[in-house]
Amino acid sequence: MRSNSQPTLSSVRAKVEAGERLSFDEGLFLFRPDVSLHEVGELANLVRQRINGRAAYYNINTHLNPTNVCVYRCTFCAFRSDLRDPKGYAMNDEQILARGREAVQHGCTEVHIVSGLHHQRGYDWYLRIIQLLHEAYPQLHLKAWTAVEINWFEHLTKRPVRAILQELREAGLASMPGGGAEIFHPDVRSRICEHKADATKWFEIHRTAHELGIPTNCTMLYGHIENDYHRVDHLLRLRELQDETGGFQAFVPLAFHPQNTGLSHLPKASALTDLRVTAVSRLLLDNIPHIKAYWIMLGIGTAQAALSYGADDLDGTVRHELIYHDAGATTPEILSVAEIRRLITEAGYEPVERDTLYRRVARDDDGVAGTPPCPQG
Ligand code: V47
Repeated sequence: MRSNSQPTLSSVRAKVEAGERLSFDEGLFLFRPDVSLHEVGELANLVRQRINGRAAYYNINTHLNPTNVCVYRCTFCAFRSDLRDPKGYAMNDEQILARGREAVQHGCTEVHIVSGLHHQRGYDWYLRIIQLLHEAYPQLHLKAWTAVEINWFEHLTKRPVRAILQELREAGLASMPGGGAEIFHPDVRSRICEHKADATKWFEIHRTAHELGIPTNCTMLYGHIENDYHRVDHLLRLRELQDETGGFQAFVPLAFHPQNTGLSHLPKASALTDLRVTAVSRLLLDNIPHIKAYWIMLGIGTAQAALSYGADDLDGTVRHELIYHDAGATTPEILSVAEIRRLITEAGYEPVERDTLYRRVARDDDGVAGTPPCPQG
């Protein structure tokens, strides 16, 4: 809701301290470069401490991108490929199972599965990936398919979203990642990913998942052609659905990496922008429990700093990340548990291994993850 009085840092501070919700105009104000980033960060840190104390979460996870062949040509994407391009691939059952085996051997609790939309693979191929992994490795939490893939399955099967999600859940899908959100506002969306699921469809799919009890994450791709208005609009649309369903677990701000994309002329967002987006997200999304500082995309130093600007989660140790590394990310391909814990401790927080549902993970002497006794431990 727009209000008439001009926000100031002290008026925003008073609202944050009182636990009151910030408005659209206050969100715009907090994005202004002349509004002290340090003070915005301090306010975000207040909210972060209120919700998550000194805990900084991470999990042990692997990524699986079964194919990069994709019918869409989103201008920001360096990962996609044409079928005949030498870079194009589609994994077979053996390769998919090998990824599950490797995940278990390395103590992973989660497989994060996102794919291209391959025009020669039917819905059954995507469904089978979930079945195969779940049957072979039921201990792995499958966080699979963004709303964009679910919308593609709708197109392939002509079946309703609800029926597709129910079937995937029965096959072993346990939650959904937050990708495909990009920027919801049509002025931007029509220029960066005109063909794929629009905002209404993205929200319909997440709402349906939440109604079915499938938790999801949400994201925002920033640092390309969007402006502050589009960012605030995006964040408040997420806040509105969360008010309705409570099904979002975490928000992941994703900084655009321009290399090898159709927008390679754009500069990469600075660390200052990364920290401000993290902080404003924490302040506006008062109803989403976790904000991720995805170290793969922020870089390790900025991710560490983001823990004091509203973020409470570094995502995971991550193996086999392709989307950001294809777009020029210079971060390592994996962090060890010791490294991720050291980064958190050095930033002044308590490292907490979590599972995908944010339950604390206890490990026995052999490093095997046990079932957590209670949610949020
Ligand atoms: O939807 C694609 C983004 C997303 C680029 O839910 C790019 O826990 C920057 O959603 N530069 C996929 N971003 C990744 C994603 C994600 C990542 C980590 C955790 C979670 C979670 C979700 O990556 C896409 C798009 O927004 N993306 N290309 C690029 N060149």
